Order: sequence, then C-alpha cells, then structure tokens
Amino acid sequence: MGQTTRLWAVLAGLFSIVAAHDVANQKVDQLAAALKDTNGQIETTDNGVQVNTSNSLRAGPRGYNLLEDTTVRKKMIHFDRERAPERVVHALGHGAYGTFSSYGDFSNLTTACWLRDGAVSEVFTRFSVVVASVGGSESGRDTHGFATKIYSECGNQDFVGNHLSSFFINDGADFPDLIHAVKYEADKGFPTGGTAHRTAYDFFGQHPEGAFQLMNVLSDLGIPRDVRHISGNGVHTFRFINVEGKSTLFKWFLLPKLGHRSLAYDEVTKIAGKNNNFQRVDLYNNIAAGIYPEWEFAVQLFPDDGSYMWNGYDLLIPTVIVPFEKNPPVKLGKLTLNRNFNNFFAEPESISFAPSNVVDGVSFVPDPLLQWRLMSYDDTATHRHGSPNGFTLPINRPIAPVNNNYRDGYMQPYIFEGNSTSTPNDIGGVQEPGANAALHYTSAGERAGAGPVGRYVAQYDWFGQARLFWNTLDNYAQQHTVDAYRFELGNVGNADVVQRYIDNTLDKIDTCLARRVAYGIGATMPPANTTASRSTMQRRSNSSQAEFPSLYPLGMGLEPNKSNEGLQVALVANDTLGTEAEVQAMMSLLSAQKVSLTLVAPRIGMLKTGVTANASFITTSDVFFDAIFIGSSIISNGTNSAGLDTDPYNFVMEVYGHGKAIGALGTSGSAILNGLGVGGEAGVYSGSAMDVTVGVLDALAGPVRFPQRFTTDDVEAICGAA
Ligand code: HDE
Repeated sequence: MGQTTRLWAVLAGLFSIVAAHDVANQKVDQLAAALKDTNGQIETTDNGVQVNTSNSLRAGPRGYNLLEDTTVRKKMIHFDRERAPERVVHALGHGAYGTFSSYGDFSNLTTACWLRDGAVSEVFTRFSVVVASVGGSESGRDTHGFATKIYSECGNQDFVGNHLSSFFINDGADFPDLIHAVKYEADKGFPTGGTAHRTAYDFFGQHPEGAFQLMNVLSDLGIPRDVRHISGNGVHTFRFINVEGKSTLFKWFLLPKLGHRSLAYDEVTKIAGKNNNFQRVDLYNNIAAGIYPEWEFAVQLFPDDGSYMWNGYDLLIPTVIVPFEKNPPVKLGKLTLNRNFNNFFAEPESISFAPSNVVDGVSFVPDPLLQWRLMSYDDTATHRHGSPNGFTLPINRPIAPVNNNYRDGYMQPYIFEGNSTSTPNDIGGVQEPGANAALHYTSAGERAGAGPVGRYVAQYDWFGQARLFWNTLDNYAQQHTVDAYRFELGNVGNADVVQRYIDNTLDKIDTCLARRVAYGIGATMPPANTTASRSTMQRRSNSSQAEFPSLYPLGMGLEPNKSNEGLQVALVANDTLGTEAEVQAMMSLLSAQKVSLTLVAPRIGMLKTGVTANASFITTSDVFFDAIFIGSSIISNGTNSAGLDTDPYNFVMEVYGHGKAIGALGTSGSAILNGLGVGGEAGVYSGSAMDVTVGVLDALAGPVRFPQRFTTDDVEAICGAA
C-alpha cells in the first residue's frame, strides 16, 4: 500500500471516529429541533388564534353554552382523545437517554457500525414491568423489561430484553395465552398487578418450560430495588454477520456496573402503597444529580455450525440458558444513562421498540418465540400510534436517512416530492441499494430449517434447569423463594390448580421445595424423598458452593464491594436525638460515596438540637431507605424502654425486620440498641459517627442485608433428615 494511500486510510479512519462521536450529538440535535417551548406564550387555538379558552362562550352570564364556541369545543375534542392505548404488556414503564460506547473495533464479528472503534451513539432506554397497567407499582414482583434503542449512524438498533435470562414459553404462539393467563381474571377484573391467581398457575402448570423463569421471578431477583441494579438479558440467540458474511451466534446481556440489589418482599408491598413510582423516581433523581448508571454490553459467542447447538445447549430454545461459567460473556461496549427526558408522553410513552429493528451485521435465528416478536412489535406500535407513521415521531426517528416508498397513512408528517413511489424505477425515485447490501451470511450449512412442515414442541430437561437455580440459592434465598411460592399459591383460591402445580412442577424440581410450599399453605405434601433433596438440604449455607453461582447474582459474596452510588440513608432525629456535628461527620463520608442522607424527625424544620429535619415520619417511610442511623441522645427521656417514641421506634424496628443495616451514634447508641433488643446483632452498629457510618457503608457495599434476622423453616422437620 503506497505512502499516500496509507495516509488516506489513516485519515479516513480518523474521520470515521470523529463522525462516530458526532453521531451521538446528531440525535441530540434532531430531538432539540422537535422541542416545543410554550412557556410564557399567549394561549391560542390550534389554528394559531390568541383566545381565552378558560371560560365558555355563553348566551349571557347565566345563559346556555353556544355551539359556536369552537375554541373550547376543539380544546375538549383534543382532550377527549389524549390517551393512546397503553401497551398490551409492559405498559408501566419509564426511561432515560444516554449513550452507547463501543469498547473497540469488532468488525471481525459484525459490520454493525455501533461496534466500531470509537463509535458513540445516543440511546433511549425504557424500563417496564410486564403485568401491571399504567398507574400500577413499578416495584411489584414481576419480570422487568429493559429495552434500549441505539440511534446509530447506520440505523436504529433495538435491544428489547428483560431483567431475567429465561422466559415462560418457547413459542410465540403461546404468548397471547400467557398474557391472558397472568393478567387480571376476565370475570373479576382483579388482580391487576401480579400472578397470584388461578388462571396464571393453571397456565404455569401446563408450561414446565417456564418453571426456571417463574422461580427467578419468585426469588429476590423478581423484586429488584431499582432499575440501576438490574441486568438486561436478550433471552434469544441472535446472529452477528461480518463483512465476509461470516455468521457468529450470540446471546446479549447488559451487566450493571453497580451490581444487583433487591428489596425484601414486605418492603415491596409497602413501597407500592407509599410511592408506586419509587423506581422511576430513583432513576430520574440519580440522573438529575449527575449519578449516571452504567451497564456493560456483553455477549456469549457461539460458533455457527448450522446446528444451533452448543455443548448440548439448544440455542433455538429461548428458555434454555447457558450459564456464564460455561460460556463467559465478552464485553463489547458500555451503556450510560445520563439525560432525563423532556416530556413523558412524547418520549418514554411514545417510543416503539422492536426486536426487528437491527442494523446490517445483526440478524436472527429460527427461534419460534423470536420469530413472532419480529412481527408483533411493529404491529402493536401501528395500533398504539393509530398510524403506520409512528417511526417518524422524534423519539423513534433514526439519525440515518430514511428513504423509501412508505406513503400516506394517518398523521403522515412529510410532503414527499416527485411522483415516483415504487422501486425499482428509472424515473429518479428511490433506488435499490447495491446487491451487496443484502444481508448474506454463511454458516457451516444451515440444517435447522430442514424437515417436514408441522407444529413442533421443544423438549428439554425443564425441571433440571429449575433445580440448578434452586440449588444455587443459599438457605435464606431459598426461604424467600418458598415464601413467594406460598404467597402466590396461597392466593390462587383453587385447591386443584394449587395441588397440580405442587405435584406436577415443584415436586419434579425438588421434593423438599414442594413439601415446604405445601406445608405453608395447607396443601398435600408430596411423599418425602430425601435422596433427591439431600443435595439441597446440605447446600444451605451460601451459594458460592453452587455449580453456577452466576445464576443468582444476589448470592452472598458474589458482588463484594458494590458501589453505593445513589443509595439513600436516613438519620432518625428529634429535639433530643442527633447533633449537627455528627450530621457533618456522616455527610463527609456519605457524599464521598454519593449516598444521600435524609433527616427524619416528628416534624420538618429546625429541631432544638440545631439539626434541620427535611422529612418527617409522615412525609417519608423507612422502606425508602437502604440503611438508617439513630442520632445520639443528648438526654434520656425514658418515654419507653428503648428511649424512642412510637414513630421512631416503628421506623427503626421495621428497618431491622427488613434485614437492613442500623447505626446508633454516640455514647447513647448501644443503650438505645439494647433497649430495642437488637444490640450486638449482625448489621447493627454503635459508636462514633465516623465509625458507625463506615460500618454501615461497608455493609451496604457488602452483605447489604442481614437475613439471619428472618425466620426460616425447620427444613428437616418438613422434609426429613438430610
Ligand atoms: Fe415482548 N412485547 N413479546 N417480550 N416485550 C411487547 O410491544 C411479544 C418477549 C418486551 O418498553 C409489546 O411495544 C411477543 C420476550 C419488552 O416499549 C408486544 C412475545 C421478551 C417490552 C410484545 C414477546 C420481551 C415488550 C407490547 C413472544 C424479553 C416493552 C408493547 C413471542 C426478551 C418494550 C410493545 C417497551 C413489549 C410482544 C416476548 C420483552 C405486544 C409476541 C421473550 C421489554 O409487541
């Protein structure tokens, strides 16, 4: 290669990096152009005439409204149609903007431009829950959606995943049935936000392939603290294609740099009542405070030999997961969420994701669940927007040029020039891309598509996969999962459906699990068969002994030294509890870790101690805090044994009951803790403000919760000796 051409190549390379960077700004500029600022403007009708629309036009001060009051009528007509249909699933959601940065040049794998060296693309990510409708609680136990749209220079690339790695069904044909079964009972209209009911467990009982996923949802993974502490999972296998047409199969993940955190189930139910928007508030406020959550985009790679099998794992069955220990994911890039949206309806509500939105270099496999998704999302978006032109909305518009012969349709925003509306054409219309634009790929002999036409049901050891997860859980995590099954099945209200699920699903996974669930809800316990359960009963201390610890990222000790960024702690204070000096001492340590402190007292404002409370036991609740502190007592008022009045007492004891860290400051600290009967317990600290704050921060970064406080079953009594 000559001197000059090499120089040109380097320049071209440099230019592409510069272009990539600008790509991110291009979307920001495109969105900025769509912003409409009506603040301070004179009110007008929709035809631009300034008018008062706050008072009806009437025949005299006490007369009838006039039909010719077109102003208010138009206002009313628009208002009556402001609600667009909510999503049929994942209706309850929120999101934020950010960037996707590639960690290097991955053109060996794919021609996708968002994985080029130095490529930075703007993104929008929407988080959601599957079952609840708009207005429900985001913290509810459910599968959480994690959908990201990358506005790359070669087109929009959507990754529409969930926070859990598997799914409930293998064939999209069953999806409407799944959703009908988990949503409210048609003849009652309830429950509207969960699966603890008859039709759901009748369905789950018929679909053992979903047993692993359901157990994930019923473990503490199903009740994440917030969306900054969940991972994204593509579930399906996808295909990378590089410029030579080489196909490599992959499963994608978004791994949270902050690690995983969950709530306690009792907290979930209380947060649902006290602030059903807890998760969107957490994301919004953290981004507003400059605390930007990040995830690493990682892929498990599988050679494409045309069989869609890898080491015995069937890559065409979406419910089958490949443990990270077997195929460690490779990190290719980073997602950072760093900008809140301007308008909820125009952005998180109107965005339309579709797994079919891929750029050249990314493609699909013949997975019957994925295949139906390639149809459904575009279809439902057209319904939701009441128009096939939803892709022209600012939030859905790519930065890459869109030129095609889509014409007309409701709310078509463009005035297309010229008369050519077909391709191919020789009259100067839209031209076909060159032959090599077609997405050709070679895989070592595509065999999966071969065989007689028919309706097939995938076969796999469903119960084995669920047992693998059950055996990964430590005994506290198992207890929480047993309690969740008891809550769900205990509310089904149909003994046959319950017993069938226990006998035909849980007993096949683990007899001891089935017996414990049955025991708790008064159902018939399957006969004990200690042989099968011996392994579980022995493996009860912690999950690190498990074969695939990655299956349960909340496992004790799996994510040590987690960042505490964006967590919230409270200091319980009143006119005799808490000093300004200890508040200052705590603040220096807490702000260094970007942990926010709220001072909670019987009233908001300046207390006799000189401390200013910014919340009260009425305006907030202990369930919103990850740990709490009790201010040092400047006098002991002896109002009750612990020296705490009812509200602070309940506040502290509920935190204790949820297994969270508690710190009592100053010399009075240990007396107050002993008074509460929790002195010396794990996760309970007393001493100087500095020492206690360090202790609590280490607890938040380490064990986070102290499950030793929770009651657990007498497993041997229920399941027989180990
Ligand atoms: Fe969805 N799914 N889904 N889904 N899904 C929708 O599209 C569908 C599935 C997921 O924040 C809908 O725009 C079918 C798996 C997320 O806007 C709809 C099947 C996974 C979101 C739809 C599945 C998902 C949706 C409803 C089985 C995890 C929210 C509104 C064949 C990998 C996206 C909409 C957002 C939304 C259909 C299965 C994730 C109806 C037919 C598996 C995160 O099109």
